[in-house]
Amino acid sequence: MVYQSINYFVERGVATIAMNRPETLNALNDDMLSELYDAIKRAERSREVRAVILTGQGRGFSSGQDLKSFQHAGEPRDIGAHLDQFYHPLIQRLAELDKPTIAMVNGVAAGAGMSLALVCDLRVASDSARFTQAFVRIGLVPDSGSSYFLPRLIGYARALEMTMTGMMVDAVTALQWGLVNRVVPQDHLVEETTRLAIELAEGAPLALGMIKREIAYGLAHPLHETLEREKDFQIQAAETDDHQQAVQAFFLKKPPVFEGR
Ligand code: LHQ
Repeated sequence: MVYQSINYFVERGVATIAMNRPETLNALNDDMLSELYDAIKRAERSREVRAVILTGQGRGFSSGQDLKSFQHAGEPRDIGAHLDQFYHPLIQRLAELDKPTIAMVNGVAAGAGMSLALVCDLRVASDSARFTQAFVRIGLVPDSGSSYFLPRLIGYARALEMTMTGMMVDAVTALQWGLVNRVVPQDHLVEETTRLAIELAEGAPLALGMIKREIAYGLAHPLHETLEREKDFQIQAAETDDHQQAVQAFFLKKPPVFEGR
């Protein structure tokens, strides 16, 4: 697939996927949503890619659903079908991607654009990033996973405040609330995020994939089941060459090299 609405490139094991409709603050239209899905699939299938950065070109991360393109010949489109066709597969695929994902939030993240940032494993925001659950401001409700991820990240009370008011949350508040992992000056955003992504790309890929699933499992299951799941994953992790070699490297006082075996 040739991309028109996103950029995709891979460097040092990191795939960067950049939404590229800056004139709309990267509003999500059908083409961009299809391309994002394809790019995630591509990153998933590539052996070279071991971490993914999702970001936006220009001064916005994403302003959410493109409200202009959603109006079709004056008739409102079927929102349920639209969510089923575009958003749900994309959110699900990102959530289940067996590789670490980082949202590099370069500016405003609104509505479903904020949902895209939330589904990533980590969020690094620039000091000019802003977050709004814009849905309510146009009489809609959170979608694309916002009602799932937001209370898990920032708690029930703050999630309700954000979703019921549509308030704009700045980067400093987002950091205090645990909405983002790090805030860095705009000028250092790419450098800092790339450094983190490379660190993850050089990490133990099989363990990282399992960690992602293990933490999600732990949020949704009781302790006794989580202990069992941890055990299953630990047995698998302990059997990998990566683990064996990292232990040897430890005793040799050398850095481990993880090959995903
Ligand atoms: C836009 C958009 C936009 C088109 C800015 N679309 N052009 C799922 C399924 C189906 C249907 C409905 O929704 C959903 C989920 C959702 O995502 S609902 C939420 C949709 N998003 C919004 O309601 C946010 C709308 N945008 C805003 O509130 C503001 O633009 C924010 C707060 C994001 C940024 O404000 P400013 O920094 O002041 O920028 P701006 O408003 O001047 O926008 C810049 C341009 O981008 C402007 O175009 P123009 O031609 O006037 O320069 C906007 O019209 C355009 N734009 N968001 N979602």
